[in-house]
Amino acid sequence: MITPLLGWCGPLRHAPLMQQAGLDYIEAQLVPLHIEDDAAFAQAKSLIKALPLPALAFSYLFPHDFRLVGPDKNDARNRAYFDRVVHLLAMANARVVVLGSGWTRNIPDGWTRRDAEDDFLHALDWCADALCGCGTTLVIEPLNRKESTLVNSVADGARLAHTLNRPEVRALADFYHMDEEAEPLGEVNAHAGSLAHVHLADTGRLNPGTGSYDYAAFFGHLKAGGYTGLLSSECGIDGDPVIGMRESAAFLRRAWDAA
Ligand code: LER
Ligand code: MN
Repeated sequence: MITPLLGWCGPLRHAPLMQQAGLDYIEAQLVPLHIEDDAAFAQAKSLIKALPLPALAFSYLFPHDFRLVGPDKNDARNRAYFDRVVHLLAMANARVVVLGSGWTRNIPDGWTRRDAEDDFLHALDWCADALCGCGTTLVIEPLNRKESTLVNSVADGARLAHTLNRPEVRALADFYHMDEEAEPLGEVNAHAGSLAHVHLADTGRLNPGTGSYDYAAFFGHLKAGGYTGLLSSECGIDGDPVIGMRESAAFLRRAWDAA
């Protein structure tokens, strides 16, 4: 079986280090690009054109003052921002864009979970409209409960993707958030049909291979579910970043082959 492509999450300026480390792609952060500003948006387009390796994934999607759920949501601003994101995704031929951004979807005081999910589904629906034909899939990221109050498990993300029932929207599994929530690793197999992206880390949210996360089990469940998507490490590195990324990539390739 072929090893999935391996990438690393970070700002565009880290792309040369990722290329030196032999990674396949960068998962590029959107918030630091400040693309609501016209000049910054133009600059982002130039940076993406000049990348030394593909930006197959994008994350850190909405700025911190954006809300998709609750009385403070501003659909016009949200949609105008996301249209600019889609422009970058299309330019980069990105396969996935991650909707984590926990601050956008916290359940507001006095709201039921049901109301909040309805707002979130509405946002996912216009995201799907904007992505239609662009070739990029939006993946709903479950976050641990310290980071958000809505969508805290792979099952939650898969259920919402299933309810929305749009081909442009699927689910993500982040090994770190699953570990924080003590989710059984078999959930990635149980929801394999909805899963379109994976984030990786290791103990202390450091780079894969440096801790005690059970990669044999995690990759075993992904392989049993027929996972063929990307594998993006999202973590800190103690020491030289190029050496850390290179060693993690070697660890991940071995762990995938052995699982
Ligand atoms: C944040 O903890 C995280 O996992 C990111 O992928 C959110 O976009
Ligand atoms: Mn993540």
